Amino acid sequence: MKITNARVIVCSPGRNFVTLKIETDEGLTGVGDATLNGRELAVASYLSDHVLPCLIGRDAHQIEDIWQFLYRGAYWRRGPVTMTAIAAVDTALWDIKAKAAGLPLYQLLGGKCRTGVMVYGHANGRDIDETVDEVLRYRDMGYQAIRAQSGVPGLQSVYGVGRGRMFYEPADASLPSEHDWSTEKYLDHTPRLFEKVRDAVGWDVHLLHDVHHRLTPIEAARLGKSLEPYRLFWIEDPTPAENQEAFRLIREHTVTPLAVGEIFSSVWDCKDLIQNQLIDYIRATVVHAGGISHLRRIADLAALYQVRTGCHGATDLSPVCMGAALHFDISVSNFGVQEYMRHTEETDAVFPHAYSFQDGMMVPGDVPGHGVDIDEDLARKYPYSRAYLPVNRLAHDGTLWNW
Ligand code: GCO
Ligand code: MG
Repeated sequence: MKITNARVIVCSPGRNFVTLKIETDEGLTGVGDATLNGRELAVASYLSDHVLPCLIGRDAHQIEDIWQFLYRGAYWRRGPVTMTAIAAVDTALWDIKAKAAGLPLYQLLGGKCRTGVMVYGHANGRDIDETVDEVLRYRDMGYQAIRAQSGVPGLQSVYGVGRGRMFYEPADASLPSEHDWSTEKYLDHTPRLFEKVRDAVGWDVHLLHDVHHRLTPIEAARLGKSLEPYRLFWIEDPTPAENQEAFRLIREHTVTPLAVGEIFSSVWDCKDLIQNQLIDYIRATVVHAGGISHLRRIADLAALYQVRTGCHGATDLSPVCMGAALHFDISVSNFGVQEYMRHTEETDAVFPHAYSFQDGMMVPGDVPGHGVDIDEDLARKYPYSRAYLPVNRLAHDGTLWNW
């Protein structure tokens, strides 16, 4: 089955998405997500200018060979732009292969390992009371795992606290907006938040929290220790992960589980953290970590060390990524949890999908392929609009910090 055509579709139904569509001489088509939040056009160009010309005429069934061609063949390996582009091709080809087999993708990945995929939703509030109310609302919607984030007194804007209730979207300005940050205020506030949340929601729900790369290792250790009484499922990205040794220090001080990896793009970013058992959950997902093919390698390495998966699933990952991730989640043995931030109605309409949510669990659906498509006519009505993620500055002196 030959690849006859491939195109990149950039659209913005509420937020920007980059989607790759591959066509074959047998009439089968496949789609892959290529969205890299805030740097969308870099991936669109990488694909259109450098990848697509090499795809035409290749056998669409040779997924692994094409993956290796794009990875090794570029000479310049890894990095988020390259790996997102490769992921889009890989996802579209798995979609085509599963359609050719007449099977939902999870069947080609070994079949179901579980009845459904536990997802966590985002409960956000401007203060503790509002966050507690949101956690209870999510529990009432059936969620078994809930991430809680709250505004911090004295800070203008804090990661995770958005404008809408279901649709938090940080990339909200045509130039980066500036947020302020105080580690001291945050470290005082967060244990209070979880004390109140646990009091209100009890112990039958998993609680998660995203630190979003903001602490130094010793500060992260202190946070992990102070949250131990509230038995969190994980704290995420407690400190930046460029220097992976940093996690050893956190580990020495706390038994709060650690999740890392939403910005990782290959197994090489994960290797030391996993092999040294410095984390409990690996957050890499389909679109930013080389597609289904590469994510399976990461998961297999993680399985050797009892590290489980917790795929990134924010709104900047399109429904195409979500669909593919659900096929991965339901078929991988060391699954932990899947993040699920709901897309807006406009986004859902542009990307018709077979996956669904019920009682805190999601299923990928049973249509052949990964079950997500793009309505190109509708997509054309939502042209690209430049949007950046914010930057962070320390509240007391304006030093640029990690957002
Ligand atoms: C998460 C993430 C996101 C990121 C976003 C950046 O845990 O869901 O941290 O909210 O900030 O994906 O593009
Ligand atoms: Mg995160």
